[in-house]
Amino acid sequence: MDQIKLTALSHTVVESDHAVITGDGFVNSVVPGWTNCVVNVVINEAMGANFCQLLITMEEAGKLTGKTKASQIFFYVLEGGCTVKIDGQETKLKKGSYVYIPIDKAYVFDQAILDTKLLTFHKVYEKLDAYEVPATLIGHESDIEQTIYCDDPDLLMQNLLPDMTDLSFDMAVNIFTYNPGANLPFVETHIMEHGLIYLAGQGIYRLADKWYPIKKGDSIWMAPYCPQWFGALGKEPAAYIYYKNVNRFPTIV
Ligand code: UGY
Ligand code: MN
Repeated sequence: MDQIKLTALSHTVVESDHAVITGDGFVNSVVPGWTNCVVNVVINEAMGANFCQLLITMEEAGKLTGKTKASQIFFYVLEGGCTVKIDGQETKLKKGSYVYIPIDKAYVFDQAILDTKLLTFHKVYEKLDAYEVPATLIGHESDIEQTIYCDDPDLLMQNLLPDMTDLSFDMAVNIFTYNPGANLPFVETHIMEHGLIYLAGQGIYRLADKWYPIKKGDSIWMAPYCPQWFGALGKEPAAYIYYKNVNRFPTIV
């Protein structure tokens, strides 16, 4: 018998304080200045978030030309490779490379391997008195030390930006790796907001009072104070790269 695909089904969930975006519902956006690429706005203000997370696939002759304004942008190479030009300096990027572009800075990404996939996090920069705006920063995840998280050697954290030691940064981007069977030691509930995408593995995420099976490629938004917990399943480590707002006064009053 012919199998009929039920097109009304999706694992994507959007709630007021969290979202799980599996990609099956993506509809592409056009971004002025970004040519020959497919752009999906995974998380942004329209959802209730205070930051933006995109997925970009660079096609034949794909090129991103732009200048940051009020928002800084963090780019991470999920697959493939390309070149970035900033301040007349050209740097080759490969899978695992990242580029932090501060406010008010022109950039060009091009010379991409076909179907290069980039992740971005965008946040309006909040300047701190007596601190300079951070400079452009280019790095690779393999150069970042893995540190033990919450005294559990099966929970490994990499801080891609120096936000722990440099208060001029108001955002953190970390890679969090869980060895098989590892889990967060408690249900976190905090003012900081998160956006993430899974780089590897699978497991169960608790968001608010719901439980979701999650795997490589899925994205999650967690609003401030959304209770959160994750446990890794399967035989390979689970890892996600995530955004967090940090280092600023906690109230406007
Ligand atoms: O940094 C964090 O808040 C992190 N442990 N949260 C999370 O992975 N959901
Ligand atoms: Mn958290």
